[in-house]
Amino acid sequence: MKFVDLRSDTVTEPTPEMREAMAQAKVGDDVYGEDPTVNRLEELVANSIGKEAGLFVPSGTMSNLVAILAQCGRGDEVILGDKAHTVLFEAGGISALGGIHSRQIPNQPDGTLDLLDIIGAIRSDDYHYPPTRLVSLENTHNRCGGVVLSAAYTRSVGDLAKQYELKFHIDGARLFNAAIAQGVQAKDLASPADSVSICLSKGLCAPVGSVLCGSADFIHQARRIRKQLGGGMRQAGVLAAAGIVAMETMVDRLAEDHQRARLLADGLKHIPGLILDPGTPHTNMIFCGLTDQIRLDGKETAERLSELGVKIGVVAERRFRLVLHYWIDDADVEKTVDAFRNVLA
Ligand code: TLP
Repeated sequence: MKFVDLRSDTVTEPTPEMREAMAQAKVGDDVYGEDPTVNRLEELVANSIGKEAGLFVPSGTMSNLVAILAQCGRGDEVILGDKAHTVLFEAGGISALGGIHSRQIPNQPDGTLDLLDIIGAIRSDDYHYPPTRLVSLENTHNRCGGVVLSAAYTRSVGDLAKQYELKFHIDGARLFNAAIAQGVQAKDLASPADSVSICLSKGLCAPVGSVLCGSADFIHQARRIRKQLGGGMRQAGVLAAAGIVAMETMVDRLAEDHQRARLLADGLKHIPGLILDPGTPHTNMIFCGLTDQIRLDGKETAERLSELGVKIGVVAERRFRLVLHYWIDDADVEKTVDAFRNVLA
């Protein structure tokens, strides 16, 4: 059975054009800095978000980890939202591997951190406290519903970070979704930050990889940390080649995923037993849950849907995430609505 796989945009497979580019890629030893395809990809991504330099890493998780390790020492503190991917889904890497303390403040429903909460979390110079070094945002914000942070808000956090002499990181795994949804340049969302992580292996469909971007000095330091983590890859041009195709062909079309997310939400919203989160979808994700009338729990519902060829993410006892991406078309949207209607009838 061909599945409609809405669990994540991480399930996207490379396009035929990517596979062709991978087969033809010119490669070299990237640990020597000699892989021309990796070098081109790093430059391309850094330029596209207005940063001096980039570093190709195997995953978004490693990208965030390298960024935070490069800007915080052992015993330092990073201010993060309590629903940040780094807090929830990165296996505690910053503390396990870096001895970095996370100061978690509430993510507001719109994905932001309240500026007063940030200021309140910044430590004074007292030897009882870990020194605050970094503040980190996520755009789009995954667990807040795929919401977008505006350029103005991002700028205000950047200004605050400067005022308090903190570094500023953005987990921009889906920064291009945020830019497209708001009709702004990704540069406008990235410019206030010292470091920005961009994922190629989500809506952009590349099979592997993220690019961490920032100043040339920062990337120099990040390159050493990537090596420490074992993330220095050799002939990685075969992977970077797909990333180049992703950057050249997949960014603008993200708008289609957003439109299709809306189409799917419109189809789902009248199904008895299902309740959509207010405002969803903001980008390519729909968050919804079961009403009390439904006997099945979230897991059972997902299993029944899967028997009908539709896979969805279960994010809490009775809550779901459905993520639209390149490999989902209008017929898949219809099939999903029918499957939900069937299972919840
Ligand atoms: N997110 C995955 C899961 O881990 C939840 C998903 O299916 O959405 N930052 C953000 C905002 C992310 O959403 C993810 C992946 C990452 C970082 C990590 O990227 P990878 O999976 O490449 O390590």
